[in-house]
Amino acid sequence: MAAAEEQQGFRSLDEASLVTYIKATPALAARLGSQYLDALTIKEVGDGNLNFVYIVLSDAGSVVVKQALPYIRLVGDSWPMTRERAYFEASALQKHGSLCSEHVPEVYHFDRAMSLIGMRYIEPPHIILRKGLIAGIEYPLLAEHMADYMAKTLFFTSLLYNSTTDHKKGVAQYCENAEMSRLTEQVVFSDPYMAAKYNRCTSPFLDKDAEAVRGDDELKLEIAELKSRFIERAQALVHGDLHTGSIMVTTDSTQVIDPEFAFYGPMGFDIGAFLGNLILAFFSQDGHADQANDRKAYKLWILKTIEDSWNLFHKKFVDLWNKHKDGNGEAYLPPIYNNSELLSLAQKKYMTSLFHDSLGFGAAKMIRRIVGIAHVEDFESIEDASKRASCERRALDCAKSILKGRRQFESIEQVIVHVQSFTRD
Ligand code: ADP
Ligand code: SR1
Ligand code: MG
Repeated sequence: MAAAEEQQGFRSLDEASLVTYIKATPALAARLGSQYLDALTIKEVGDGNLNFVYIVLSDAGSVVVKQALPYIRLVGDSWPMTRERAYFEASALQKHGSLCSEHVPEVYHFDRAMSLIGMRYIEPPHIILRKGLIAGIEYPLLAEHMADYMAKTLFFTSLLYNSTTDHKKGVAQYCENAEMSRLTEQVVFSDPYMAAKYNRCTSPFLDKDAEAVRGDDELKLEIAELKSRFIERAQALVHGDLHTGSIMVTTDSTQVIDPEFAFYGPMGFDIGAFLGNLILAFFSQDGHADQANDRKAYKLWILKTIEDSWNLFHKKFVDLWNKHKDGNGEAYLPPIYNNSELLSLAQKKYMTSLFHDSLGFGAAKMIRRIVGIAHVEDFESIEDASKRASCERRALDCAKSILKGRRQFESIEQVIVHVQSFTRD
C-alpha cells in the first residue's frame, strides 16, 4: 500500500518532515515568515478520531497543518479510509467559510496528493467546546453563534436559495464523499442496533441496556427511517460531524472545524448533532459534580443554550428565507407562493419537519456515543464506572424516547421539559 501511495505523491509527515514541506510551500512559509523557518515549534495535537493535526508556530505567525492518512487513527491501519476526506474537508471549509467567515477558519493551502490542509491556527484561549462543557464553563454567545453558522451554511446551500441545476452540481461533487457517509451509516445507524465488532459500553453496568437497544423493534423501525433519510435527502451541504468536539470556543468566539464528512444531506443531521451532544453534556454533569460545584446552575445553562440554539436558528433561517424569497431558489417559486399566508404555511411545515428530523438525528447520535464505537469524553472522563453508567443510562433512555416520540414535540421547550424528566433532581 505504501508504494502505491507514494506513486500518487503521498507521504505521511511527522514533525521533522513537516518543516521541509513548509519550506517548500510558499503559502505556508509566508504565514510563518520565511526568515523564521529554521526555528519552528511544531506539536502534533490530534485528539480527534481520524487524522493528524500539527500546530506550527514561529516568531512571526502560526498555521495548523492537518493530514489524513489512509486509515482511521482511532482503530489503526486495520480500518482503511479514503484520504480524499481531506479534499472534502478543505472544500467544505472554503464553501462554509464563504457563507459564514466569522465562524469558520480560513484555509491557507490545500495539497490534494498529500491529503493535507493548511489553515488558521485557532489560538488559545480557544478550546474544544466539549472540554469547556466538561469543565463547566459558560459560553454566553454559543447559541447565537451556532444558530448563525447553521442558518447560513444550511440555508445558502439549499434549494431555498439555489436553482435546482446548481444544487445538483453540488450534490454531484459531494456524492464522491460516499466512503465517509458509509462510515456514518455504519457507526450511527447500523452497528448500535446489532452485535458489531467495535461496539462497546460501560460494562457490566450497561450490558443489559445495550442488549435492549439491539432487541427494540420500535427503535429499529425508527432508525431505519432516519438512515434512509440520511442517505436519500440531499437537502443542503451539511458539515456531517457537528458534535461539540468539532467546535472551538472562547466566551466571545465560536469556530467550527473538521467538516470531513461533508455532503448534501438532511439539515437536521447537523442541528441534531449539535443539540444531541449538548444533551449528552447535560447528562454527564452529575458525574462531574463535586463538593465545590454541584453543577445544578450549569445544567440549567446547558438547557437554556439548547433552547436558544433552536429558537435562534429557527428565526435566522426563516428571516433568510423571507429575505431571499424572490431570489433564485427553486423550491418555492414566487409565482406559486407569492401570498404571505401560503408562504408562512409552507415555512411552518418545513420547519416542523426540520425540527422532528433534528430531534431524531440528535437522539441517534446520542445512542451511538453510548453503545457504539466512538464514545465521548463527557462520559469517558467520569472515572467511577458505576457513576458513569448511571449518567449514560439516563442519556440513553432519554435518547430512545426522543427518537421514538420525536413527532409529538411541538416546541424545543417541550423537549427541555422531557430531558429534565430523566434527571434525579
Ligand atoms: P479529526 O479529524 O481527527 O477529528 P480534528 O479536526 O477534530 O481532527 O482536530 C483534532 C484536534 O486538533 C482538535 O480537537 C483541536 O484540538 C486541534 N485542532 C484542529 N484544527 C485546529 C485549528 N484550526 N486550530 C487549532 N487547533 C486545531
Ligand atoms: C470510527 S467512528 C469515528 C467517529 O469520529 C468522528 O468524529 C465521527 O463522528 C466518526 O463517526
Ligand atoms: Mg474530529
